Amino acid sequence: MKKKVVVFSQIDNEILMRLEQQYHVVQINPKKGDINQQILEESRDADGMIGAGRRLNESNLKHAEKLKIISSVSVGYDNYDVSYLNQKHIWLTHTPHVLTETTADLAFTLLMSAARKVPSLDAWMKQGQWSRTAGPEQFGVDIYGKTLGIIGLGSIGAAIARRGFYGFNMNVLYHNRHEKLEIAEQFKAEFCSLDDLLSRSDFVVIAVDLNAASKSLIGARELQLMQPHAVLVNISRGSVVDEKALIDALKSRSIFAAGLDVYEKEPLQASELFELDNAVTLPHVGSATAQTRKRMAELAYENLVDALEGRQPRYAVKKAD
Ligand code: 8YV
Repeated sequence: MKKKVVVFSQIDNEILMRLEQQYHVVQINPKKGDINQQILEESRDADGMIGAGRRLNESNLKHAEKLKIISSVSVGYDNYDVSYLNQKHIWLTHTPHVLTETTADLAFTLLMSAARKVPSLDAWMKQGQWSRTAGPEQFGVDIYGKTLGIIGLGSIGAAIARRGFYGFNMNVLYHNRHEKLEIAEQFKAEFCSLDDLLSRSDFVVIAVDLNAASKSLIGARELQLMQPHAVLVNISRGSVVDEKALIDALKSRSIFAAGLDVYEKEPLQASELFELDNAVTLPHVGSATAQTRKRMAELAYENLVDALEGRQPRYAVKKAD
């Protein structure tokens, strides 16, 4: 009898076809009703699950007596109750490395778009507003040679540092739970306290994992430390930043702008952020290129098959951060 695999989000079609050839595949379908109820029911006799963007924990996995693996098509795993999965001896795997450069590209896309007011000037021009040479209202801020502060010097943070140091001759600061001397020396990056980084940086990029230490890391106090010409970029998780405090900082122009790819609540269909000309907002697309998402899906497929065939999957998450 074929093993059962539950696909709990949209995944690459070719990978889906491969899974359907090998296993009995059931897809969670938002159109069929409550997603958590579907996960609760379909996970009862599931051997494996694959997908991303859904919270999976005891509340919707409590009947999953046969489950051997959850293969996440993501590098972040804050959606999963890692302790519970460990306790139930269920593998949790993720897809690191393959999305690093693509996500770092997106971080710089947001940094440059926010610095040079790209979305608002594009809209302004398309409304026929361009009647004379650009003036102070249209001015952005310089990037080349400025100070780039990276919160979280993991693989994505390091890729962002590389872009700033080599591509824009930027002076790199970083804040991390521990110093990362070998990585930092590649970019002459200076390890500093969070407050020091926030007060000295022209650009602050948040690239941390979401965990107990990073939740609400950036609130009103931290935003007040930033310079009025400074830009905040968040490509980590929305809950790292107090969104209301950020909106207040943008409204009062105590910071120049923000470039955001993640939000406290996702998907986000209405927000005061959408009314602000100094907020550049993207819909959690850090890894969202065809090539990268395919590589992620291929990695997630390999992790799933390894676990279902009794092998140690390559990218198992051992414990919550
Ligand atoms: C995922 C991400 O696509 O990999 C991650 O952690 O944030 C994105 O690449 C997203 O988590 C899917 O919901």
